[in-house]
Amino acid sequence: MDAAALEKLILDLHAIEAVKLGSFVLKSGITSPIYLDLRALVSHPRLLSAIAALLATLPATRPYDILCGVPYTALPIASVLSVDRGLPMLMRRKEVKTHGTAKAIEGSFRQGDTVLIIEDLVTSGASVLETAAPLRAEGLVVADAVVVVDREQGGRENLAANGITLHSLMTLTEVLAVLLKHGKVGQEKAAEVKKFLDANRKVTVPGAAATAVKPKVARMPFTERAGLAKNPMGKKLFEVMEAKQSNLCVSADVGTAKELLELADKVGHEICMLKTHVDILSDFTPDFGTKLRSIAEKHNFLIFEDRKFADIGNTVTMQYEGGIFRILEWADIVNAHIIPGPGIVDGLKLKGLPKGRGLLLLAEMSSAGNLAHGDYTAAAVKIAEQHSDFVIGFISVNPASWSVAPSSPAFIHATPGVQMVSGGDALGQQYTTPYSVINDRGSDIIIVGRGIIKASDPAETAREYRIQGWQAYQSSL
Ligand code: 5BU
Repeated sequence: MDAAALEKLILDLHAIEAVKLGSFVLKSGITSPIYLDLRALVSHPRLLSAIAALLATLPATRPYDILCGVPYTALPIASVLSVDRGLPMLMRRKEVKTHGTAKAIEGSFRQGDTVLIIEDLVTSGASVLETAAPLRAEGLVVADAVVVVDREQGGRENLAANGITLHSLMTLTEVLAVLLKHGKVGQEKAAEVKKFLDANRKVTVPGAAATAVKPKVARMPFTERAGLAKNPMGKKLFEVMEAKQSNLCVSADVGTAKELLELADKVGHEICMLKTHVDILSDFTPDFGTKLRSIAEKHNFLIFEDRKFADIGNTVTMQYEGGIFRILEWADIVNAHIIPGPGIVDGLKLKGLPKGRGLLLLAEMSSAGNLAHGDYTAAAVKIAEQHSDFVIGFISVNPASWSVAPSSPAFIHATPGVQMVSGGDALGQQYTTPYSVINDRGSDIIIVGRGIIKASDPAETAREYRIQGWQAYQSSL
């Protein structure tokens, strides 16, 4: 857009009172001497249409198939653009219901489609990220966002850090310069706005996001929770998650040790934890543990053997330590059913605690019709609290819904049954998206098996799951 057209556009926006001067508290919590309110555009169809057309001229970094406006102000802009260009649109629900099949995104699409995000203003970029997260959770690609005004307060940088390039029609500095030139704002007020802009070049995302996303459980940052964990392995897990910005656990359900070790090395960089089922490996040899541990050390992840112990205390001590697999020697974390009662934890603790290991209790399961709910889940929480020196947390599916007193933030929640698109397999597995697992259901770690190991490029796919899981965590803080 040339300077004259930009000037006219800014004056038009001023004429419809879309630009106001005064004292305003923004969504991000900061007080601003200037306020832009593009909601007024709905009463001015010609200007609305002109702005939509101009947004379409901004060059995106990759071709897009679908538009998605950030609710609510940008919805009419996106709609006009959609109709004008004959490009389909998606709508993100701002209020997602927690039950069953509630959809976060309305409209049809194919996995891998690229979506252009449309927004009226960008301050910190939080609103764009809130819209990008559920789109990405559905397997859509988000690479660009177009915006009418960039307030130049860190949004561009925050979005770039999340893989989104911002394209704006104008910046707040340009708006101010035109208003000053045409006497729409006095020198003094202009200086105040400029001072404000200089003082607020960086508005961080989490504070902004917190006003729009209401987590169902009080979410404390992993770093703080590391300080509450009584078991050293639980503490370490929180620390690894924070250090690697990863709440992804890959479930390495492959048939041979050879494949498992290769996979561990490929996805190791992206994960906080690797989950194994050692009893499905056809070529297991006693050096398996040593080999896996050296890969875990190289990439800084923990090893979780999903053994699901379920016997009396005395038997599980032998199953944990002995046999062919010698799980105690190489697994940082194991898990157990609570069906036998607390004796199972006593047994595992006897062997595991002196070696600095940790235990996850199965409080819920992901498969259809499973019996772990209600009083059973409550009993798991109680046992965990009685053994918080050894128990590091739970396998859970919907901890935000637990009717028992919310478990201590020292405990971690890991959730299996995760894929980019919700659904299930033929044998009762039920899938939820990373966004939903972390944001709606209040879990901490996503456990992903076939979604990654069956992908054509497991390393790249693991990276995508990691980014989505971590973004969902950050937006729920
Ligand atoms: P999937 O390929 O992402 O469906 O693999 C899920 C993994 O998590 C698999 O190893 C299961 O044994 C494991 N799992 C689960 O799916 N559901 C549960 O409730 C528990 C474990 Br506990």
